[in-house]
Amino acid sequence: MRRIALAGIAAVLFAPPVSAQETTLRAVTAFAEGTQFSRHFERFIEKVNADGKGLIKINYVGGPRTMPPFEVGNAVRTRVVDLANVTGAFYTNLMPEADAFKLMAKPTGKYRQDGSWEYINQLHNQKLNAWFLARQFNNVPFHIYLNRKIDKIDLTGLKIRVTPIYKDVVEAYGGTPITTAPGEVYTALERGVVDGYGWPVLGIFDLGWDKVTKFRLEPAFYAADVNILVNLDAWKGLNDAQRKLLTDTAIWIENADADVVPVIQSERERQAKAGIQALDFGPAASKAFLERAANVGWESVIKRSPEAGAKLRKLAGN
Ligand code: 173
Repeated sequence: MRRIALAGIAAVLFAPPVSAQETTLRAVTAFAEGTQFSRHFERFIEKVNADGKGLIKINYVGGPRTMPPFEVGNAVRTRVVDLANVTGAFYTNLMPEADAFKLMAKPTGKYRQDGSWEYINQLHNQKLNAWFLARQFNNVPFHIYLNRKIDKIDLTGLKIRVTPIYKDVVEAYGGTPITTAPGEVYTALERGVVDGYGWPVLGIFDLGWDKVTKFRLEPAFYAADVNILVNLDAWKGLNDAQRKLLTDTAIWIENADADVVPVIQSERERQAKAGIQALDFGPAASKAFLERAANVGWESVIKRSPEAGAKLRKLAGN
């Protein structure tokens, strides 16, 4: 009897912790559910939940209907949520340096090898109490879309819907920036409250904006950053196996847009078919625009955060 009892105790004491409780993380997205910039995050969640059975579970509570997009960064900071899909442009109030990510386009995966990821993660640890898990959509550029025809790149007299992504460049070209969340763009266009808006080359069909858009200004500029952030206390509370699963799945989803060039081409064709006309003023005008967009973008970041801004510009290599 005694021997059996001791064996039983030993089994309990030395058994591997296979029955450790599954951890549940609450997640939100700053973009409408099921649309372009939430889709990769949703694939990420599905894969974590499939591969992580018994280990980790992500409870996806939704998008902008659950939480205003510009509040998502703060919700991660304060652990109202554990995990979020959000662009840096939506949390520049807490972290002005996040405005630089649009200027840091790199081949997929490169930023994990050249020191950029470490520094960006450090900034998130310090300023957002967050772990920088992934950057998706490394290579998807932006455009200014317009409803008024212009005959050169000049936005004088035009009201343009912006986020911090486009604000400096719109001002540099004489436009009046009006900041709104994506959910307000359709109505603003329909009512003529704005004459145009900034948005990536992908995604305008998701919310029906093709019906209220006439022109797309060339060239494409900057690169969208859509990031997966984890509250830092939640991250520290996970065990190694849980952290490894999240990191591996993050890298898997980062690679999802590695070959985005044909996707962009077909979206441009789809826009043309929907009657959206490209306004292209030739290579010299495009080159000047790109240089100016980069310069005003960096100047604005460096003005708000001199040291970190300069360091990010160096890491960006442009
Ligand atoms: O709302 C926006 O226009 C914006 O800033 C953004 C950033 C990344 C992807 C999509 C939109």
